[in-house]
Amino acid sequence: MNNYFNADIETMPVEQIKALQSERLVKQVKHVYENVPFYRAKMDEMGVKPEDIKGIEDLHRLPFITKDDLRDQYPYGFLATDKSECVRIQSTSGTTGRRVVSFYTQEDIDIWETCCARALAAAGTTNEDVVHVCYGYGLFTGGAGLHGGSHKLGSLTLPMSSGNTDRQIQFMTDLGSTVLCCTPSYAAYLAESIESKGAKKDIHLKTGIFGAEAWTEEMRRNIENSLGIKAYDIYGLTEISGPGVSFECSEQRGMHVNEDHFIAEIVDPVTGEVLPEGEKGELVFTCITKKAFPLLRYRTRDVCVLSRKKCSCGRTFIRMSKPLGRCDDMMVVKGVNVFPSQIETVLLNNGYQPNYRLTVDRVNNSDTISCEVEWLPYDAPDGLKEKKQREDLLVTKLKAMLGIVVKVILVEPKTIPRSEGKAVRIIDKRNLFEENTLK
Ligand code: DLL
Repeated sequence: MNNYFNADIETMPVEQIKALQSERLVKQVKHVYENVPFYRAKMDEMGVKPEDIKGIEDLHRLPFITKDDLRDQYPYGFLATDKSECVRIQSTSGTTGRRVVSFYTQEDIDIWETCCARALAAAGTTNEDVVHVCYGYGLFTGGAGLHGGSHKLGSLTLPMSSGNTDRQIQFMTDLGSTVLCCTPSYAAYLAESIESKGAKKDIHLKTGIFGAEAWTEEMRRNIENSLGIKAYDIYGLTEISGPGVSFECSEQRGMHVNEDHFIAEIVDPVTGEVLPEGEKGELVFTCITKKAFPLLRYRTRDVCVLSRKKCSCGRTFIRMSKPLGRCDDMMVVKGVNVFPSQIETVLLNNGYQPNYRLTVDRVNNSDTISCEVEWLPYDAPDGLKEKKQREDLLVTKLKAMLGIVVKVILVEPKTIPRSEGKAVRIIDKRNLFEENTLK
């Protein structure tokens, strides 16, 4: 049996959820105002006092926090407790700038792990399962979060971390792993390796909990078919705690936000105006229970939609769509908004594997975009055998999806680098940052 589906909380009537959030928000705003000078100065500047915030209806009056604010205040600026109360730090990879460091008290860790346990439980995990965690361990939150959640559930937890695919398959086989936790791109790579080793018959996986990067429904079906599992999405970010901010239930129609700990909003990414439920915009989170690193109105840059429509699983927590892209990941090519997920959808719908790389460049003031994708070693579902014909077909399909010409280059199988963590799929050579600098 799993005890991490707490019906009293997860199926609470919406009015009660809102009342709980209001009560917690009021306390949290006071805590942050008193302990984070940067945020206090921002509130003072806007003329907002903690006592002005009487409930979630006043949330919009609070200032936003952005990743730049966190970087400017690195490392201790947003710490809201004494350092001696903290037991852990985790961090983002810092590939696009200064690292963001997030702090946790023991209570914060407990809450985070509970959120991950709920995610595992919603995917049917129990203490009978062998949970194979190959998200990276260390500063990245993936390994620690799912590991902690699996412990809370009482499942046998394999702290594999990422890499060494042969050893992953060996342990999976020997110990009979039933639940796989990793990035979707690594799951696809594992599936490919299991297939080529002829080890599929020795694998006992039934469930996958995949997140930390964008993946499409087509990729989900692809992984489900190749590994013979049901694949669930899990979302989160270091700044807000890590994985488990939201998770999929058996309905797989969006991810339930753990609303007793986080308030989700959607805002217009340009104006910051709060948008009504159902509209697409930037996802913003407010932490209402965290003590050490309690961000209020943090702008995630993820583009999502929220829905309060009833879910047949019984949970009443609001659902968020898969992130449809990132405000900053979206490429503007020839004036057209292009999300890598759109390209991935076309490739997978045409029988290709999610092994591709996009290169954007600017030649003579005109944008170009090319997509390298691995050549299928078998007859494609389109029935075409000639490389050139296949490339032309993909160009047509991509043009129909995006409205622009994407040059398609079929490359030899297994030549696009595989990823053990988050996949790197975009090479943008245009140096737009420099171009946009005010002169
Ligand atoms: O990726 C936390 C995590 C670990 C989530 C394991 C799920 C599983 P960061 O490294 O801080 O944290 O990256 C956060 O990754 O803002 C999204 O853009 C993206 N992301 C996370 N989960 C998903 C998902 C972890 N399920 C950033 N689908 C977020 C799409 C996701 N994008």
